[in-house]
Amino acid sequence: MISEKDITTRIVPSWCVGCGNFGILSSLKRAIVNLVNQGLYKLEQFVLISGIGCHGKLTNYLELNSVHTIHGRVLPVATGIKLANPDLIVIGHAGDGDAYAIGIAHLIHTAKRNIPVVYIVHNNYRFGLTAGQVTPTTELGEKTRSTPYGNPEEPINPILLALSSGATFVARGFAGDVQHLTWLIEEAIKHRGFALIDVIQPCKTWDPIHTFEYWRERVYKLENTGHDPKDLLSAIRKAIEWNGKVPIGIFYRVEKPTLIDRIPQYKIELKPVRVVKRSLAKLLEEFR
Ligand SMILES: Cc1ncc(C[n+]2csc(CCOP(=O)(O)OP(=O)(O)O)c2C)c(N)n1
Ligand code: SF4
Repeated sequence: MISEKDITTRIVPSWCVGCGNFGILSSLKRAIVNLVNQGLYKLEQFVLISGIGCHGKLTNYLELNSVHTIHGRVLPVATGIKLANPDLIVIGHAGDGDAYAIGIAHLIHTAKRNIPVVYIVHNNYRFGLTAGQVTPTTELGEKTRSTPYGNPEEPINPILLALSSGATFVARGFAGDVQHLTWLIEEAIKHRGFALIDVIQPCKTWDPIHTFEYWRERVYKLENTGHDPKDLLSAIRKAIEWNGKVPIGIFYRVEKPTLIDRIPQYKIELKPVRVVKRSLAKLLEEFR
């Protein structure tokens, strides 16, 4: 049996006090520990990818194989790793700027190809690290550091976009409900196909309006409503619900062949190798 301590590095998180990223980190740790302890996966199978932004620091805090990649390119890196070794469990983390601005095209194509990776978007409706500018999910009219007179653009709807791009697992989580988000991450990891979890992640520093309390008053759980996640039309109806009532949970989940299933060469057996940070220097020696 392993515990969260076994996958925690000694680096102290430098996120602002009260940041929603803490809830995502805790949920991810719990999900991985639960799945490993159930005997479903081995620790060395997990690979985390993060982009550039506050969320990107997450990979520093976990003692797991990881890549901290460039802004907007989490999914191409995740895809490459998964296609190189399909035995790996690849989990990408991106901010809403990362995922829905510079990296938006990758979301559509990764969903369309049904690449079996998990994509966790830390959606705080702002560019966090660069000091609170507007992103594609910022509400119309909102004042941000880059829209002092109010955002003149309508926001995109990532859930609807993922559904229309062919994603086979589409969910929304809330960083303020760690138990629920842990469950969502576990289900996404077990899913055979592309899984998006858009996570409401309050940014205390650059968005004082959308606090944990604000969201807690609005979120409700899809699984308590009789919603059938196999029903695409019902998922679309739920995806456009926003004002006042914000659904969290699994909007859509279906089994479909992945890109790997559709390419016969992928029947080759590949063994995962665990590369821990301490042995990286030794490993690199082998390539001299
Ligand atoms: C190619 C490129 N463009 C722009 C930047 C500058 N940059 C760094 S982080 C960031 C946005 C971060 O916002 P988000 O992706 O939402 O992540 P958060 O910080 O909120 O977690 C930007 C634009 C960059 N590093 N690389
Ligand atoms: S700026 Fe916002 S997203 Fe970044 S660490 Fe602080 S609270 Fe979190």
